[in-house]
Amino acid sequence: MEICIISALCLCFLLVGDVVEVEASHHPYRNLQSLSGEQPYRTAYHFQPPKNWMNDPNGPMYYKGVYHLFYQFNPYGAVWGNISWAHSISYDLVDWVHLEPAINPSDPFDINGCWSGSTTFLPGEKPAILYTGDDIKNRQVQNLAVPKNVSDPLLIEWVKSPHNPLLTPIDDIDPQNFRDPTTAWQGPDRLWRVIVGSKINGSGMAILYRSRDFVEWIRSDNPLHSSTKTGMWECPDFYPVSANNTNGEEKFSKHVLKASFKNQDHCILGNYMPMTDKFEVDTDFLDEGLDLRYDYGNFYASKTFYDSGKKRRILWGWVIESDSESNDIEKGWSGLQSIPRSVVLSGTGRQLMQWPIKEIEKLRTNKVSFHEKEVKDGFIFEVPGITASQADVEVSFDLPNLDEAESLDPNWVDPQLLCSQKGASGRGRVGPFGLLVLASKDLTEQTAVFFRIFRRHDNYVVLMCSDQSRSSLREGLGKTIYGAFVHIDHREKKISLRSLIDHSIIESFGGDGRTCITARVYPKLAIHTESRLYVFNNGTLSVRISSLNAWSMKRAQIFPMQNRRKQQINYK
Ligand code: DQQ
Repeated sequence: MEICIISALCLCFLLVGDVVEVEASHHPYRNLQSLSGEQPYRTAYHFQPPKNWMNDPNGPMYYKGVYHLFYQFNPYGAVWGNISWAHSISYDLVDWVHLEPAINPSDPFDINGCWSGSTTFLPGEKPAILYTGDDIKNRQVQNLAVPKNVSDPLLIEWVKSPHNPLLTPIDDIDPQNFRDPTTAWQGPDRLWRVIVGSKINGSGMAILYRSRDFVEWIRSDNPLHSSTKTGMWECPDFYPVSANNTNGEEKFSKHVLKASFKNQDHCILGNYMPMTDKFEVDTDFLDEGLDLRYDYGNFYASKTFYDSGKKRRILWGWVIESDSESNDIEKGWSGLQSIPRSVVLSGTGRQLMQWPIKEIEKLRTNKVSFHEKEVKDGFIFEVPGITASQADVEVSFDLPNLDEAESLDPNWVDPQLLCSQKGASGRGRVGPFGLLVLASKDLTEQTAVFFRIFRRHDNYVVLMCSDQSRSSLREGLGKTIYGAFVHIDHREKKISLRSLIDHSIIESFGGDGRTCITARVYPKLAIHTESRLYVFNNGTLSVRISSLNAWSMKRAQIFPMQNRRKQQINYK
């Protein structure tokens, strides 16, 4: 069914909602209990605790055949506070069992919160957690915890080190800006290295420490890296990456340094020299036009781990709510984790490529496909036959008219601004074209995930946008429009888009995962079976769908341990 409904599109594009920015910061609230229940915004296949507040992913790892995810969690309510390390396990990164929290704030060195950190495998494959404690004096200190029983693959009980705190904010370190130790690594001299996020004299930085025994740490004279432009670095991450998904052992590899600041996860690539601990960066944080981010939408405080079972690097990120705090309290929960993504270096060595882990495909059902379908100027058509509120869609567009793309004004340097100015309803030549996700039948609610392509000299610039401004008829929501450029090989004359849609989250991967944008949306009409998925083209030139595959997604099995037992599910 192909119907021309430009007028409907134009009408609904006038409905611009209030823009409320949600800060990825936290204020302590005590004793707030949760109310949980069936709700339109609860996700079906994204990782969530049964109730309450969740933020950063912590210390993910693969141990004796089991994946572990720890995360920042408030056991008492749907707002940030009382932060513990909650703990869940999985055999496939899709279905999860929630265990009891692994680390709780109970000692002078972490009594005000067990904040973010990472796991490291010590000799003999023994896991160890380094985490930040908010101590009795409200200083940020770094602590160690180890499993009580390493032969237990579930690692249920953790014991805090008698040597805690291991690292304290002395000398020029600000006690309020000293947190989130990374996974440690060993240099050629067998000394362990770890970095801790900080801000000293206005510069964000990764302070570097070395240790022989993992207990006594000596600060290096120089940070691993620093920047005057960023502010405090939260949740740094530092790891090797290569094009073929190994742990960066072969020649063509780089190191990634990620730092979380200004509500975004920013990355730089460079060459790390283990003998000297020098990190020579290709480009720096916030360099104009080269600001590399994992995700240009809602995605923060992320953490990677190397999956030695499947030989791949996996990324998790916290996706905060864009709803008001009072609504979070009413629904009884707040925060999602992204679908775990594999991370590789692109063939050019200049960017990262991310893709949802293969395992998530086990949830696909009711496949719907189109092939070789032309989408002319102003056309929109529905993808029928799937549960559009809980779906996975992959579409590949051929761009036969690329040569006729409009020129890019040299002043248009900010892709996010460009997405807001041009919009999905603005008429271009090659684009805007893409998907209308979580859309109501009358299109008054819709999230447009789309591309628009411009010519610049002899090359092309692909703009990717996720427009939340019409995502809900509800007011008081964060409806920021996100945008980024996608660096593709224009000679191929095609571009792909994949969106994982799960009630209140849309994770989109443009150009085979070169550019990712995650959004939180809270439709009022387009919920459950009332939700629809459309393909549209508002450019004056046709684009061609070479293939479109869409699936309904089944619910992942994510339960507390006791529910598993009650349901007598044989988990393995
Ligand atoms: N969240 C943690 C901190 C970290 C921040 C506290 C990032 O350790 O810096 O919950 O979201």
